[in-house]
Amino acid sequence: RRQRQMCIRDSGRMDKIRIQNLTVFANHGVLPEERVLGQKFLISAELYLDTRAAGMQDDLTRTVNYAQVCSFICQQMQQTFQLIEAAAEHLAQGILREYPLVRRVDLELAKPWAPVHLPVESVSVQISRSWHRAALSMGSNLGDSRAHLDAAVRALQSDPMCRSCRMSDYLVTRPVGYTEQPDFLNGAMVLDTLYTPHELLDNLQRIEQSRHRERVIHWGPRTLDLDLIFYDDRIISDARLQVPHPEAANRFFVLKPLSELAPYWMHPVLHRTVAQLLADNPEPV
Ligand code: A4P
Ligand code: MG
Repeated sequence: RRQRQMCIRDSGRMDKIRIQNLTVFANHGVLPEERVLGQKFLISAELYLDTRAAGMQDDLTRTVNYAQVCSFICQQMQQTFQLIEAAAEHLAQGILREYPLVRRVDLELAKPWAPVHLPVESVSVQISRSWHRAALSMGSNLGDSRAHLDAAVRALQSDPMCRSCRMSDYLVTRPVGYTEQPDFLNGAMVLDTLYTPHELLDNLQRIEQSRHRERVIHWGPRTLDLDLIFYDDRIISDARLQVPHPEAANRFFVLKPLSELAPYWMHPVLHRTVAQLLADNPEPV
């Protein structure tokens, strides 16, 4: 598990398979003529994965078959988009979802016949997309708390932008902050996601809304609270989102369930592992 987590961070140093200038005829474009007549596209892709086992054992099943990836790209390119940005996004996501060994893909999509009315060799977009690992904390102390947490788990498990969802045990905890409220049921989840941090937050808030979450008292009772604790080793601080979650390092109800799943995850600001932070924050009496 630790090794996989490091792989995400270190994808820049991973092995890669390169596909250069795969030529596809397709119908992307803003102009109606482009969508009717079609034109040539050149696709280059770098797939980041660990080829060590395949290399040592000379075994195709331990790697990604580049012939299959090429035909997958051709097939995905048949859907029509206005923008090469959109076609590239669709392709990158498709590759990451279809080939589980691929952690990251760098993609260039070029349009050599782009109608720019000036002599240009080609125009292209380059994007880099990857799986990211996130840690979430979940809490509920209103209504059927177990059902609320179960619903959140199901929603994330069935989201095609998320995979490898692992859930901790649920834990009953005394309320922290505003104490005149019922006990909480808390849990943690670790998952891989293609969402950006802000997209993941949007999604968590949508799931909260679906359980009729109302924001009344800050730190008060709620049907469902979903917080983003870690996202890879990113540090984010803007008006909508702070990662790592600023309170996480002081909260037993976050650290205890998370320590079941990721005891060695290093807090990127405090440089302490979840297990060390938990040792500093025993169960309140
Ligand atoms: N926001 C910023 N960073 C994040 C992040 N990393 N994850 C913003 C989630 N949201 C983040 O949150 C307010 C705003 O925080 C969001 O709009 C988002 O843009 P909220 O969930 O609407 O408000 P809240 O829940 O009242 O505040 P907050 O700070 O989320 O409360 P907490 O910190 O989650 O605390 N005791 C026990 N035993 N167990 C609990 O689960 N939970 C709380 C709530 C208090 N006491 C508890 C428990
Ligand atoms: Mg919250």
